[in-house]
Amino acid sequence: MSRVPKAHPRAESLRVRERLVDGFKSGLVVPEGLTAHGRGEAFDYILGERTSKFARSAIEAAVAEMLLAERPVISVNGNVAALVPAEIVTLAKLVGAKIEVNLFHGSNRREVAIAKYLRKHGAEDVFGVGSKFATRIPEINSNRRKVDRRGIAASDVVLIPLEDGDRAMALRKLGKRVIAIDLNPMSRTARAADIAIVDNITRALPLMIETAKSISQKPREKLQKIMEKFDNNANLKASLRFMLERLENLSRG
Ligand code: PTJ
Repeated sequence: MSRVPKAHPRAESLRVRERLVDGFKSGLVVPEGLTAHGRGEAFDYILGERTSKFARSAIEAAVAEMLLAERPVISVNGNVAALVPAEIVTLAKLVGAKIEVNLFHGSNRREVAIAKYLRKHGAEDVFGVGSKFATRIPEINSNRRKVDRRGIAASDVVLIPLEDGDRAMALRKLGKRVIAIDLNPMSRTARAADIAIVDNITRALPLMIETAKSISQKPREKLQKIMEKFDNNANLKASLRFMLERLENLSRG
């Protein structure tokens, strides 16, 4: 039960914070995850806490990409698990993706807790826990180099929400297609990704689910076209311009 008063003008944003703080208290989220969320919130404020049309087109391209993939994987960190556990499981089922826990601040205890939490929300297999199936991606300079042989290591498309930087580039070098969800259009992750969704994950995931339901029956050629017409660089520039125009309008009163 939420402790946030329903009538509070910032109720939704406070409820999201509450989920993250609960995730922190129950050992899913690291303290750094709370500050990372604050950075995201600042960008979301500039966006007007709404999904832009540019994010919508990135969402459509991302879902097409995942539906077309042979071995898609959704990578889950502490923040993602705390914020959208049920949505991750639903999206994975709709697009036929595997779910893998992959942490920047590595911890076996947190891997186990996150996998358990995802299972509580309906997940069947959750990869990335423990070392039995672990392998390493040497190009990655952080704990994220530890990946699961059955998951990210064997994937062709990886969804990496709320990332921290160098992994998108390393995964691309390995020939994988990379989809990011990041409120910061200037982040290295957003720029290195094939498709970056500049939106709050709490809005992007429900929209990805809706989109997967509506386009999954389309012929492969149609999905291919959606994917091919997407230009990440142009989309990021358009997202930045959208933010700039919003600030300009606000500053004029
Ligand atoms: O659980 P771990 O150990 O894997 O750690 C997770 C964090 C998030 C701490 C780790 O990945 C990290 O340090 O990330 P960064 O470098 O702070 O990057 C996170 C990015 O996600 C930033 O660009 C934020 O703007 C963005 N972000 C934060 N909250 C949201 C978000 N983007 C979309 N939706 C959000 N709710």
